[in-house]
Amino acid sequence: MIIKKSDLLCIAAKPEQYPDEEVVEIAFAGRSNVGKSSLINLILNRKNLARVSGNPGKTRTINFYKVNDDEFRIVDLPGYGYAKVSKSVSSDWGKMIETYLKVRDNLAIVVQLVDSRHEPSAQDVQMYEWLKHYELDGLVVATKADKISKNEWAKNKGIIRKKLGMGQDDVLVPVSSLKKTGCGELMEILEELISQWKNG
Ligand SMILES: Nc1nc2c(ncn2[C@@H]2O[C@H](COP(=O)(O)OP(=O)(O)O)[C@@H](O)[C@H]2O)c(=O)[nH]1
Ligand SMILES: [Mg+2]
Repeated sequence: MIIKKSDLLCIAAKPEQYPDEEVVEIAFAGRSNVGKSSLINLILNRKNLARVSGNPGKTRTINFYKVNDDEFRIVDLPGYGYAKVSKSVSSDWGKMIETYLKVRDNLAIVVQLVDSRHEPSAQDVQMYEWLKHYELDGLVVATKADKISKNEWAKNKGIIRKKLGMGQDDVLVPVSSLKKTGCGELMEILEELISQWKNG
């Protein structure tokens, strides 16, 4: 798939603000600072479309990006689990994410991001449980793969799969936005999902 063009389409907090449901959407979820904006920028081949932040916990909205005019959309869900955020704000975020998952008919899949170096957090597990519940699970990206050795990854991939409760057919792809590795495999999977969606 060649990304020729991408633009921010819409920023929303509530369903009334979402764009129409004519175009298939691929959403990205993960804790703040996991590397979501960096990965979205890499996929969209833009240096700074989704803001990369050294200051986590700032995105409090759902950001919709249109790709190649209306071929598909990338949706950046609010990051969760930032320690400095109060409980009520973080439950608002949970509601914001779950509402989107629940109502969105044109959502093909949610790519869940976890850090390749660490055991998934309780919120990562909760997120994956929501995804399973709404049948949007099955694709997990382990970020910052440049920060661990091959041996560590061989060990961590089992830990991540087990902690999230991933099924045998669920896919776990290690990606480094810094080194630009793993992104090709991810794009192939997304491309297949998008064409499946469009064909039926
Ligand atoms: N080494 C390394 N650092 C990364 C990678 N992806 C993101 N980062 C860094 O992690 C921090 C958070 O990234 P960002 O994309 O803003 O995360 P977000 O909060 O999930 O959107 C930034 O300092 C990035 O430069 C990666 O693949 N490798
Ligand atoms: Mg971000």
